[in-house]
Amino acid sequence: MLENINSPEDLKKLNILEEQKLAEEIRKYILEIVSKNGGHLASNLGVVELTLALHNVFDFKKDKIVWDVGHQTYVHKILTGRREALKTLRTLNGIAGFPKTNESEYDFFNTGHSSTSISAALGMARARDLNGENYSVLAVIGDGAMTGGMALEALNDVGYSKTKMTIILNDNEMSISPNIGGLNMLLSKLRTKKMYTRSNVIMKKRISEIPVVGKPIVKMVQIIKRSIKQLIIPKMFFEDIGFTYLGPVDGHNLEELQSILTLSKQIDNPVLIHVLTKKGKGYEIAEKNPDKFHATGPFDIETGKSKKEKGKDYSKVFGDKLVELAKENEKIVAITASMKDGTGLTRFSEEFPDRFFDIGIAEQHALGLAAGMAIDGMIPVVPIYSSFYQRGYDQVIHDIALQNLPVIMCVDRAGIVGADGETHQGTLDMAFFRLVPNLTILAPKDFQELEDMLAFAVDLKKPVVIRYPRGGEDKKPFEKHEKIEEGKAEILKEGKDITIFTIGKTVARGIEIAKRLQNMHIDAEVINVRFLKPLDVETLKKSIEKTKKVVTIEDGTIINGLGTAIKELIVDNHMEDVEVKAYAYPDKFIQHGSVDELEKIYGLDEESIVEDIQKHMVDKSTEEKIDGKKELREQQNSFMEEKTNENKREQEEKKENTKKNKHKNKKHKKRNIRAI
Ligand SMILES: Cc1ncc(C[n+]2csc(CCOP(=O)(O)OP(=O)(O)O)c2C)c(N)n1
Repeated sequence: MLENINSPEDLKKLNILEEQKLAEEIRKYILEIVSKNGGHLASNLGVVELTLALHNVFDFKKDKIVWDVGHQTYVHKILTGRREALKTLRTLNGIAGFPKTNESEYDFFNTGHSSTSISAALGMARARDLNGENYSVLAVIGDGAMTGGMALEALNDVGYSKTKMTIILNDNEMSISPNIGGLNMLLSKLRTKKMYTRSNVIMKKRISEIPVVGKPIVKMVQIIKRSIKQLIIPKMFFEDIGFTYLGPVDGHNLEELQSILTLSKQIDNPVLIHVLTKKGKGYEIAEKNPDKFHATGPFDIETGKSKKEKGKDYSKVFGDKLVELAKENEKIVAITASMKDGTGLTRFSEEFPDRFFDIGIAEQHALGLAAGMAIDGMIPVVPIYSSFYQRGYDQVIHDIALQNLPVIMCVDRAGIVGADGETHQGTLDMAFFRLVPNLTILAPKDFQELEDMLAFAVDLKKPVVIRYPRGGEDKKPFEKHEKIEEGKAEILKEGKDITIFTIGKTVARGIEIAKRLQNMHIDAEVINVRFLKPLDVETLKKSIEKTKKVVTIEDGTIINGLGTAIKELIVDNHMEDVEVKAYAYPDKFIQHGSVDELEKIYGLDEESIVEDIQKHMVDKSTEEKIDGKKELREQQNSFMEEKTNENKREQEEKKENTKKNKHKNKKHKKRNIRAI
């Protein structure tokens, strides 16, 4: 069945039984691909029927759809001409794990971050109305994403505006972990309500079709029902803020889904359809562990076991150290915006349930909440992925930094993250945090330094940002760990020809690069900058004055990171004749691919940096120095060679002479004997 589906038109030719069969095939296909490439499995298995129904009822050649987060669009991609291409999912130049407008005419809005869909869809619907056009606009949003402030702001606007659009609330009771919050309490009451059935709709439709009196009757019945239900059924929340609420509907029943979607098309006001789905549907292992299979690396389908053994990573090191610190300091509290496992807080949540707060996908609120707790004597620790910190930027500035509050902001997944691509690469955090007054910004070179920095941050009593990458240490851990002192860099290797300034993950690379340069007779000094802010101006200046050649390496954007900080330092201190080369990601959004591939593409791997330094930084004098040394050695060698040859010659001559002399003496002796 699946082989014949090349566009939504092909789907529309199928009958319901064929569609059900297709749903099964799609699940198998997604399972096979994700088990090889990794990706968001459970959410996609949960929306197979919903996506089929949407493409069956709507025509996305003219209608528009925005997928919230966008991690659940594999089925949509399969149905819209990307079936075969999906085999390249999340690989370099392959199909992205999220909707991309440049990938297909059926992708209308790029997503990756949560809770944006309702705003975008409302924007499209308003533009449609202003342009005098007529088509449907939909947003598909999960119950997890609905906890985000932006989604709630948009709901508030849509309901009031009365704009014709449809929100599909895909309720699987899960964010990544089980969903939380008051809205979830409301939804759980709605879930237990009698399911929507086709007969309700058919009845409603038939009455409304009775000429003249039909529509008023439906309206009157609705008013009466509403006033009675207001007392007992909480669906009124949505209706009261301006939506027609339809549902709940079984999200795995194709017929029910198609009829409720068809009905929604006839309603001219905002509609919210409450769809109940099961995360991981059809793959038992994922159904039982929806959080583990929310996003996964390659795994074995039979057992569900990961193909790569998961080693220790920065998030785990962070979480374990935080537990240790929290045992000693009862003021430490941890806040997560729905990323308990991802950020390493599971142990903390178990050991200190009263000091742990999962507040939903609400980064802004997480940081505002932290500020409030800090005011009243707590030490809040808030680990958020780098790219999601973008959400809470004003809270960092206005709520935390401005009041100089001791909030510890841990920036997980900082730098390049790989396969999740543009929306998830954490390349911007150093740049945007560096602008903010009062922040201390640190990045550890290895696990132990993260532990040390965390302990340092707890004692600092100021707002601190600690950024660390996805995964584990780059190379084997460092032996040397100087004590963390505020604003102090660490000199890891002294040298006189060139200085390598680096921070965080790339420190290990700096050391390797220095070793290679040494083989080329370039003596590099390596400085672990540690504090992007405040910079250790004295140490850095001293090294620059010594070598006059500076290289900066960082896992972030070229704008306003370490490279910029060093350039500013050189200019501000009127340091002349200094050559600088900054290695960082360019000023663009970085596509998906493996971390290794992306580093190579952007010239940030060890090999490329060494080559580039050799090409651009090794100037005439160093070359001459190298050439000079070579020449000297060559001269020495030929001198030695000549010397040995000369010695040999002399010895041979001597030998020859002694031989001759012996012969002469013999003759002489003989003559003498004769004479005697
Ligand atoms: C701003 C932001 N914060 C966090 C995330 C990480 N994240 C991706 S999906 C997800 C859960 C989404 O839950 P839901 O909307 O219910 O969708 P489901 O996966 O359950 O289908 C989270 C927290 C994100 N993408 N964006």
